Amino acid sequence: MHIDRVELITVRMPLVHPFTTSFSTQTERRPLLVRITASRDGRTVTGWGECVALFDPSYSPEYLDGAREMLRRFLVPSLLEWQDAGRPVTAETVAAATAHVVGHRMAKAALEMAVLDAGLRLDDRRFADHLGVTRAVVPSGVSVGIESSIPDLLSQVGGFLDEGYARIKLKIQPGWDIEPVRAVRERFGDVPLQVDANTAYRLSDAPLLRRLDPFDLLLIEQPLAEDDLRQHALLAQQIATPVCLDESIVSVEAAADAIAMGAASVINIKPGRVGGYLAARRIHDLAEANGIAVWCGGMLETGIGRAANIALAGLPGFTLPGDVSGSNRFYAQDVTAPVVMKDGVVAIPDGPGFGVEPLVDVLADVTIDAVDIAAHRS
Ligand code: OSB
Ligand code: MG
Repeated sequence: MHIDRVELITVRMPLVHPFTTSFSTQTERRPLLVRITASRDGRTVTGWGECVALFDPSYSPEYLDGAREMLRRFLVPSLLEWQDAGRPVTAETVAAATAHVVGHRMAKAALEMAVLDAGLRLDDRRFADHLGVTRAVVPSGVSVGIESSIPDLLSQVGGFLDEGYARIKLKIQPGWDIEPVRAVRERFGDVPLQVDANTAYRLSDAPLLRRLDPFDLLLIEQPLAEDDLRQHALLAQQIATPVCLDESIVSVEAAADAIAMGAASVINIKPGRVGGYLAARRIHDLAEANGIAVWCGGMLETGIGRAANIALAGLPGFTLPGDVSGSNRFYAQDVTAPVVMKDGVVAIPDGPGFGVEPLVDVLADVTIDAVDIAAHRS
């Protein structure tokens, strides 16, 4: 394909309810969308990507303004230079065209994602078909933030269970762990339940975390720091709850190391965090070959990222429900037609590429910044 134009569109979307984790409270999300205009054989399409970097560098070293600057100043120019040198531009070549930039996987993933969507649209091919996914729907879990009281938490969880969510994930931190889990188990019984600490504990907290063992949780997600693979392996020997890694899995290599060390018996795959959907697929394949369960994580995506994640979650190794909830979990108004959760599942969109695009009026309303980069003509 020939890339004609790349736009970096920053949008601002209020959350329907504050979302508190061990690292921050968010009341709004500012996703960065990448829009690529691409052509081949006289046909022009638009491809969309979404950068998962949060506003602050609190979940990962990447953050919104840094990712936008990285794309504007280094990644998009590198891809356009690659194109000007006569090299082929496809989702598969974006990593090579930007390999001289160290790190910045979330920014790279967003660019690769937009090229992937454009390429599939030029081929008139659905992303799910491209992956070889045959399911039409995937189970939908929901991530529930830290609340200011147990009654508030129970009302949130009760609402999501009434809506039909297939699995509940509770955010935990020191001082908000055993009691909320106990309260949810006492009120709602044997529902599929897991917890996410977002790195809030230390290995010396193992005796405390062992007190979660009786609650029969599906997993505990990222209890220790991002760099602590070895300590996660030690923790896994001291608690019965399966250890799942999120923040630590920054690449296919990190996933391979974690599996080899026994640091994770489950992996949360977030395409943005690992550098894109191609790397996400490789981690899925690696985990499946090693008998490690995976599930698809979320980053409060708009309908664009949500659509792509839902298709990915259709791969056979995704044996646990993902954080692929309906748009209304976070947003009263999504930028695309809303993703709808019904009867505990979300549907993989139809249509070429990721099968979704922003609603023009909504996008205009929520856009707070736009950077336009034109390519040389071919
Ligand atoms: O740790 O999984 C996480 C959101 C932002 C950053 C990190 C995480 C999360 C979530 C929300 O848990 C998942 C979602 O989008 O539903
Ligand atoms: Mg997590």
